[in-house]
Amino acid sequence: MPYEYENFLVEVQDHVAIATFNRPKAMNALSRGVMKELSHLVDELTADNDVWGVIFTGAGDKAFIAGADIRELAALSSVSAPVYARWLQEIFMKVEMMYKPTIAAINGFCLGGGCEFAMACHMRVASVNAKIGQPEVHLGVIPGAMGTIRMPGLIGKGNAIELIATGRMIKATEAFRLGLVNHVVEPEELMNKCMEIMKEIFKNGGLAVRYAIESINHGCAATPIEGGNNEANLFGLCFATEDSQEGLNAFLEKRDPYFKYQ
Ligand code: CO8
Repeated sequence: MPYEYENFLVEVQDHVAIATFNRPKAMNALSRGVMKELSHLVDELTADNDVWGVIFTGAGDKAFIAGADIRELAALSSVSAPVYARWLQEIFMKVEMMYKPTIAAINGFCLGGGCEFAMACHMRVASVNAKIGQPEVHLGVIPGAMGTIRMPGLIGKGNAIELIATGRMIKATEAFRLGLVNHVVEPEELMNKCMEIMKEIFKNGGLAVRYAIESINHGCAATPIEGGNNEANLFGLCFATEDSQEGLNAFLEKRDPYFKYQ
């Protein structure tokens, strides 16, 4: 499927879509135009059966995404700002709720809305030269695309308060120590590492991966009882798939499984 966007470059390799935010002159800042296209792109990637997983990265060698577009933020009012924030939140929620695995390949500045976007992705791999932070308080505002919600979930409340209240930019190694990114690699290894993770995931039953992501996403926002119920239902659903029969039998027959669905 050809993907044609003004603010994104998209290529599909080995069933992985590499979606590159492409506004390098503005450090790939998230303008309204970028966000509109991101929403549409997520729909297209979800519908494309040839795409089993998505890696998001930023064009150029400086930035993943340097935040929401500050020129546009400067034009907001106390009436339009919450409307804009909710719109961004809904689009990032759509990213988080994708059942295909997603990785943010963080290749430089990952700030403000860029960090919030990375946290909406399922996994984060950073290049050693990445700089990550939520500098909104330096501008007299706060994160508005669920950074104050997702960050405590990833690194704990105390660490999140320190990062968000100071607005401090941290290096990739510190982000790794905090649990904000899954891996740190040399810049030239960034895409290889992301592809390696995707390929490891693709060896598994695709429906099981989908239900696992769904259960984790649901469970993070639910009470333990609700999360547990949903997990049990999805666990039950696995037994309606040919893949579960194949996976269980393959183990008992001491052979590799052949999974049909991705
Ligand atoms: N928005 C718009 N333009 C940007 C942004 C941005 N976030 N970041 C960089 N740019 C532009 C610069 O204006 C500059 O453009 P020009 O060449 O036309 O002047 C170009 O990118 C290059 O930037 P610099 O010259 O500043 O490059 P440096 O290498 O000196 O510095 C930095 C790079 C450190 C990344 C610096 O550009 C910077 O500090 N950028 C702003 C980072 C920031 O504060 N981000 C947070 C923004 S607020 C936010 O994201 C809130 C999210 C809330 C979402 C909810 C919505 C309501």
